[in-house]
Amino acid sequence: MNALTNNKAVLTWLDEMAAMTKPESIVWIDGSEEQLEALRAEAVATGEMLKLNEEKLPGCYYHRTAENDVARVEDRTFICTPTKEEAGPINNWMDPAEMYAKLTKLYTGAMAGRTMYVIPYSMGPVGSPFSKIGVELTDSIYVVLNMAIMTRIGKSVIDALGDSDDFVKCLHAKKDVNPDDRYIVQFPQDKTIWSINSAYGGNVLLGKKCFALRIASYLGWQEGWMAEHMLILGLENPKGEVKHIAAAFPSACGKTNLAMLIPPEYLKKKGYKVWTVGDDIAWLRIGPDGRLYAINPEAGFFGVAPGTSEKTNFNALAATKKNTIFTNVAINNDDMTVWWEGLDKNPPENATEWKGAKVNGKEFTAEGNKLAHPNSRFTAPAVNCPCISSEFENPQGVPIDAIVFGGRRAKCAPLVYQSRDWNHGTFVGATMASETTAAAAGAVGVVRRDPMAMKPFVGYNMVTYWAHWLEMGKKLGDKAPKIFHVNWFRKDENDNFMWPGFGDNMRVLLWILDRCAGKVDADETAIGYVPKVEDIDVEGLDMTAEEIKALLTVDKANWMEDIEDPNTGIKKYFEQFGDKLPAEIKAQLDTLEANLANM
Ligand code: OXD
Ligand code: MN
Repeated sequence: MNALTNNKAVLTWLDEMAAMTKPESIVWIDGSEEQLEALRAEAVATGEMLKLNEEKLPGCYYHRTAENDVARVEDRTFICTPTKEEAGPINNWMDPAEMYAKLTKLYTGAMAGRTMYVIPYSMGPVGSPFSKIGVELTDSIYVVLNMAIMTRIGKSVIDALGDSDDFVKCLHAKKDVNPDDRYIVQFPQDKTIWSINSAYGGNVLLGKKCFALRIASYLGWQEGWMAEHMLILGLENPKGEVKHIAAAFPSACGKTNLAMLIPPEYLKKKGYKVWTVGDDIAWLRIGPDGRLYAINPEAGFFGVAPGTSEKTNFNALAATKKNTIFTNVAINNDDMTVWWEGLDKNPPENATEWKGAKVNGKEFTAEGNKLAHPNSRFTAPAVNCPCISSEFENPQGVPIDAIVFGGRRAKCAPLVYQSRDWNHGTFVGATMASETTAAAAGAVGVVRRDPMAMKPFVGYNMVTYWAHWLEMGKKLGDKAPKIFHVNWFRKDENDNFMWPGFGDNMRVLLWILDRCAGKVDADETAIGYVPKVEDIDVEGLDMTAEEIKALLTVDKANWMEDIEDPNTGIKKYFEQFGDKLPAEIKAQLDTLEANLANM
């Protein structure tokens, strides 16, 4: 082993982890293309990855995970703080000493006969004041190659660390992928992540959810910044001015689509453009001018493939055309390309479905089977995206004008509304919810609370996290971004969506930015500021003023139910936090109730 550093903290920890996992050899990842190319060749030789058509998909590879290992596992994900109280009621918790002891047994000898790869990586551009360094130890080449797309890796990163011990220690062993012994564990106080018995992206690309959200949200609280489950986009007007929006939605609500939105034709002609800074995670800090700035700490997109097409997300699809790793999609054996449900209407006849069986794709899908796993993914470099922002690598980040929360609500939330101020906006985020769809198992239309879309990702107690939001608002004062809530999914009495969504969501973003610039008036309602019907631009849309009005109504009974429902209501949700709920959040609920009573 030729270590890339003399850093004592790194080398001591590496020795300890190697003594426990007992790999046959240790390889440092320097980030060079030669080394990555050799690893790709090795993965192809062992069957871990398949090479796809070099002409049609240059530099692209295919990987299949175990059938029991296809998604994040929230019930196996733990936040191990010294006390249960610090992790809070919605995280799984175990005493750190107990968890270390339990996992040490599982890790002992877990890499015997295997190679341990040492990946120094940076979340955020190397050297940016926002950025943080991690070192991931893994016995999977697939993980190395994915980390090389999703993060900045290698020699420049370990050089930037110098002799500092300020790095997140990440250990991953694939072991035997046994779901009963699968653990994804964060130790926030130790800046440590241990993941075992999985090889699925969200559980093993430890820079993403584990570090950039769970550990980083904790560090953000300690250090006075924020790590959020938010896309970041830049909206350019015909004068060439760009304003930035950060938006948090739970899964299946179109975050990647919004981040890469293509404006409707009439706006495109006028010169409006959308630029993507990030599609999943934002790190936010107060800048020297007192405003809130954001970077996307990632370097790639780990996107859900099914449903991605030229029509739904041209830019995401374009990003996957080179140097991309596809996981659990279907293969077209005629030309070694990939296919998934929703790509087009032509499933390949000579197909291999995601579990590896050769099938006639047309017959297979006609019988109701899926060729690609519903959570199959592409790992694509962000630089491939045609609408990637010129600010993507800006070490100072981009100034955020508006924060947007959203969810899938058939009745309750209007198309868009603006909170009265930061504290009210924090309450809007804290009470965020989304309704389950037919795409997922279980009942349809059930309301799930997912505060700030962070339910699976907050690395400490949710109430402390809300208190931190309120604290950030105090520091930002009148420089705070305005906070909004959107709902693209409102339905009429016949269960039809009332809003076209996709590119037309730009019309709502323009109202949001007009509000930020103080250019447009609004109606004050019990829940906040709602647009005047005439201020939602409907040029080129086949929609009447009546229909827009219906999208914007605030229905008292629906909102009362959202507060009072004995199973899914806001009050019921808040009960679990007892008297730890910040007084300001309680006061916001009281205000909402009083406003509704006066309606
Ligand atoms: C993701 C997720 O993969 O939120 O981004 O699950
Ligand atoms: Mn996500």
